[in-house]
Amino acid sequence: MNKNFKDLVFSGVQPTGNLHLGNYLGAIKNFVELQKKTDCIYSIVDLHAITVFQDPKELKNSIFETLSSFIACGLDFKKSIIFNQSSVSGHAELAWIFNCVSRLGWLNRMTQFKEKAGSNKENASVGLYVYPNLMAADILLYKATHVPVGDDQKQHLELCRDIANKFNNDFNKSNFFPIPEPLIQKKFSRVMSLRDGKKKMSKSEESDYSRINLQDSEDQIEKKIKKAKTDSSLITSDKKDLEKRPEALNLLNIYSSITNTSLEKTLKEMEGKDFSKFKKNLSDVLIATICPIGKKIKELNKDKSLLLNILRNGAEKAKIIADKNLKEIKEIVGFI
Ligand code: AQP
Repeated sequence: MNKNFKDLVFSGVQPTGNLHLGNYLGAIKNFVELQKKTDCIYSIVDLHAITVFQDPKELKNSIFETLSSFIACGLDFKKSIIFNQSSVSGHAELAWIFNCVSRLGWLNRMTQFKEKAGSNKENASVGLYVYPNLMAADILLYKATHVPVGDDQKQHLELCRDIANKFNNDFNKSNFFPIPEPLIQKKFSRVMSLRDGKKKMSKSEESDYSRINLQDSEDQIEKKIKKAKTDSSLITSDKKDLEKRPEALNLLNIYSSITNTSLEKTLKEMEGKDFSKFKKNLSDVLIATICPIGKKIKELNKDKSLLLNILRNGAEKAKIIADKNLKEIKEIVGFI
């Protein structure tokens, strides 16, 4: 479908606090693989972050920390373009144009807004409501063709495709924007909370025991896994039975994902064990993978001038592509 366009990957992560295992397994691990074979643009999406109030000092720290996390996880700022979203004004400009292309009915269907706004919708920011339009602008500003995201972002990406199609049709430019494809991990696309297997692991969940943060110590990881909700049944290789035990399934999926094995293989290896034994294995593999990343994040985060340089260089490169595309978009829309 995108044969008229050169493959280009775009994705973003919000600087809204410590990144966690869900961000790592659902998104960043995939970013690292993709940069080996495709041109990639990775943005720290600070404009998205302020759709919910952020303390300015903490926001700044989170931008640096997210960048440190990207690099500690293996993103290479010499290969990929890495920058913070607010430093390229084209994102906000295109988002406005898309506010006028996107339909209220489309936005009303977005489940993330419903979840985040909760019962008090009247008090949610307008930004939170139009967040998916800004996300479409992030992607299409670069005419990106592929978007690696966690399963939770699938609906927003569908809206981005609708916006691209409508813009192309409205302005009779059938191939102007590519219709971007989501790249969602097939095996395990949604890491769930350690306290509730039906809720996704998230930065904004109140209890820190619901998630493994990339900067957690060995001790914290061990404690969190020990306390993670499970049940008293033994591990079984019957997948149907596991579907009725979401917390158990989540831990087994985390183990498979972190050790790069299939769930089937993990189930064979762990069948008949009780969860206390399995949890020890799980803590060990998590500590071996996550703690070195955490140490690197802390180390990198000390060198603010290096981090600032990376952001500035990334923004310069992003701006070259963004300015060229935005000029064409403005002409199509009829601006002088
Ligand atoms: N639990 C998850 N499982 C799989 N993927 C996930 N992602 C987030 N949580 C999970 C993916 O990580 C990328 C960056 O997400 P984000 O931080 O920009 O926003 P988010 O999805 O809203 O993440 P959080 O942790 O839930 O943040 P808060 O609590 O601030 O809303 C995305 O690709 C996302 O799919």
